Amino acid sequence: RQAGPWQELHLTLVCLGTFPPWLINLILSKHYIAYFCNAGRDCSDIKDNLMAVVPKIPSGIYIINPENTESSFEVFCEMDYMGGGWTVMQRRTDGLTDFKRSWADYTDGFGNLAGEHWLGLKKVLQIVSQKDTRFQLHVALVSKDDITSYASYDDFHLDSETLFYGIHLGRYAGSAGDAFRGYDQDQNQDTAPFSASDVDNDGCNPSCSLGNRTVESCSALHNQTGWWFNQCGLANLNGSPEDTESNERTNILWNTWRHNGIPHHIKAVTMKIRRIPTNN
Ligand SMILES: [Ca+2]
Repeated sequence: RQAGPWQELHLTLVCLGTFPPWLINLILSKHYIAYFCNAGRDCSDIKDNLMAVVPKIPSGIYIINPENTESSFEVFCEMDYMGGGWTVMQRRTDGLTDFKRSWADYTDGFGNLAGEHWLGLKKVLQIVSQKDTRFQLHVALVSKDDITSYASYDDFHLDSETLFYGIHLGRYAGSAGDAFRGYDQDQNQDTAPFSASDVDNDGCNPSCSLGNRTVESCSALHNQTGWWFNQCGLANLNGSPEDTESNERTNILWNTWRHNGIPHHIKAVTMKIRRIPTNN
């Protein structure tokens, strides 16, 4: 097929949220990069709103406006994966984005929404704090050997900023194990506040003994990344996907996911959240 002026317009950003359904369908049929503005409060809400008018809702960057907030901001919505409606809160794939970051960066967010990024604790808190909503957290993992696995929590919310965005997790389901809780209480990260390289809220206070190491800062042990560290725990998805020695503390960690007792070397991870349908 001949390339014409239509193809050259391929990269035009189109604010579809304000268009009538017939025009949205026409534009999507021409394979434009869709760019929905204020089409919903989060990716689950967008999916519900567009389902009636768009035959196939594309994954991509959308602008959302969570309830009870003045702010609108961009997020990446996964509309193909497991029924769609997922708001991506973290993605690690190629190591091109530096995750050695300060508290301010972890609260505000960083990276590139179409690639590696951390959406930011402020924005995630706004999404999961909406009235009459409950959110599920899904962690999708890919190993160096291209094996996939997942961990899912049927409830996910965060404490306020004054409580350092402490994490609260519901029931676990999945194939990767519950690394957030680990195998015993010392390894549990559920209810832990967030820590970053410059803000230490971890459970090593004043210090922990891990193996033969005395650890004062879990963030420092984990390559200056931010996470809900306790003592320090078995999960840190903000580690590096680079190909270093297996099970180093600088890697992406989900240490309940094992083969013959040895944790998989993880090369990619996505953390995404989705509304759980409620009765009201
Ligand atoms: Ca500490």
